[in-house]
Amino acid sequence: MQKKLLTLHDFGAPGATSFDELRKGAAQSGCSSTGGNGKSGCGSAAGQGDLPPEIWEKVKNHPCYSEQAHHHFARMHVAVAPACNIQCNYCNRKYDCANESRPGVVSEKLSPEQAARKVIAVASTIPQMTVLGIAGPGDALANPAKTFKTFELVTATAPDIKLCLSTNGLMLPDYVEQIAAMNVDHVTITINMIDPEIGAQIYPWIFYNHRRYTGVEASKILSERQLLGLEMLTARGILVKVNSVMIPGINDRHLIEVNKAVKSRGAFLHNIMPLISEPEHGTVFGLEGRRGPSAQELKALQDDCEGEMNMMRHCRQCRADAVGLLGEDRSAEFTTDKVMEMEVEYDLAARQAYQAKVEAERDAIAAAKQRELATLADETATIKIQVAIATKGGGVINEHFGHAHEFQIYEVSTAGAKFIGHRRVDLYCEGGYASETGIEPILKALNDCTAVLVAKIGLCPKDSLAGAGIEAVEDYAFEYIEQSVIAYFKDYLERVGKSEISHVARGDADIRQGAFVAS
Ligand code: CLF
Ligand code: SF4
Repeated sequence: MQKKLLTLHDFGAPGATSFDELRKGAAQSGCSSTGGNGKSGCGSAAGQGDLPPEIWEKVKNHPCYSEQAHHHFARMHVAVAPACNIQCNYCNRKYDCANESRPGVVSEKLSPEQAARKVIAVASTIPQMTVLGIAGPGDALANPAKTFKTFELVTATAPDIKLCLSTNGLMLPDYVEQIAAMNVDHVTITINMIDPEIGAQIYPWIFYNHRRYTGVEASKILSERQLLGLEMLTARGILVKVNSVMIPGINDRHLIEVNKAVKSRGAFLHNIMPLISEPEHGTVFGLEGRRGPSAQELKALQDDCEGEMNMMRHCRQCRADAVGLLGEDRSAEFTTDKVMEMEVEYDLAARQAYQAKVEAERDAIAAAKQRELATLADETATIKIQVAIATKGGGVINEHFGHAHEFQIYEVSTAGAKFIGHRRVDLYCEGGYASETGIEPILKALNDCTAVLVAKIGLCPKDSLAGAGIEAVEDYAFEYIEQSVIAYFKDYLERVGKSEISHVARGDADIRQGAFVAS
């Protein structure tokens, strides 16, 4: 039986919204990850690449484990895990866990029953939602009863939803068996150091076995537990992503050693995230004025770590109650009050039909990219440029410049187009008028880019971009992203070849600080 009617009354809720109405809402809106260099299936041009079929099955619809999937599939987090057992100097416990969440954001905490109700409501509304993650607001495994109860309730109703959890790793070895028994296929461990002397600058204390440890001793225990947990998970075939926070002046160069250590223990993916340290978040690093990395510093470290291991570059440092595609935030549509009002059908067949459609679309995108790349086969130029993209998802250039909350950044050369990151920005256009912050912050965020490809842009921002040496291009509106980036690059090379334009090396760019809030 494919279709299972589930009402929220199954979880004790009233409601009246039909499945069809809810799906209309979905239609209105709008971690792998080598970005298409063909090294591995996780983010490779054709998708599966050289990944074994059983691994491909686990990653193909996971927006964090596959860069390609993140254009099409959504994840949701439920904030069922408030407690934490360590202290990180980039965290203020008034806010969500900064290891897997955007610093400075407070999520609405839920019981496991409320969380399960919410998951079914979201899955029925957003057929592209394929993954449930527990990522705070504290540590998932400092709250094991709530975390596993939530997974149990969700699996009983929606067995097709992939389960994912994020942890600082302190308690991980104790729960590996339970994680495996619950078919949790994806685990993220935040590992910022393997040298306890460096750890002592990041972690003032941990609470372990009923006592508080400080200094180097605390970080030694934490590091041993993290690496043991990683080995235990990979020995059981569970995919492990390692998150690391890049803290300039403390662990930035050390993360290359961390990368080697986790790679040798079988981690599938490494996600190096920038430190976000605004003073108003009240964290130790924020208050002492420690800065985060620039876009090029982050990219250089990711490039240095990219060998045989996949680097994740599309992380959005989401909130602990995030809902939607990685670049969007639909959490405000699913507050507890609203979810309690919904009555939904859990329609597995509709979800599978959507996923089959995405599969076909992904094949078309990959084929179009290969065709475009083939036209560069005789090109010998060594130029590399970066191009910004305005998109609201689906792998298509489909967003207006003024409506973009973020720009996706691709690096393109004769080797192809590769996703290298994203830049969050304040909306340029608010209700038909330019925003108060104006275009300056956007120019800084895109300063390393040669062009921005958009669905539409007005004359005013186009001129401002041109003044900053960034070409705004509407020619590829509603076309596939990677194919368009390569086509633009080909045209760029031709114009450089005819001396119509000069190739100019671009500068560094800002990574925007500030909380990622619902839009
Ligand atoms: Fe969530 Fe994390 Fe699972 Fe993804 S998020 S628990 S692996 S489902 Fe993804 Fe968000 Fe980055 Fe996390 S973009 S913060 S890496
Ligand atoms: Fe904060 Fe997360 Fe670190 Fe705990 S593990 S102190 S919640 S950042």
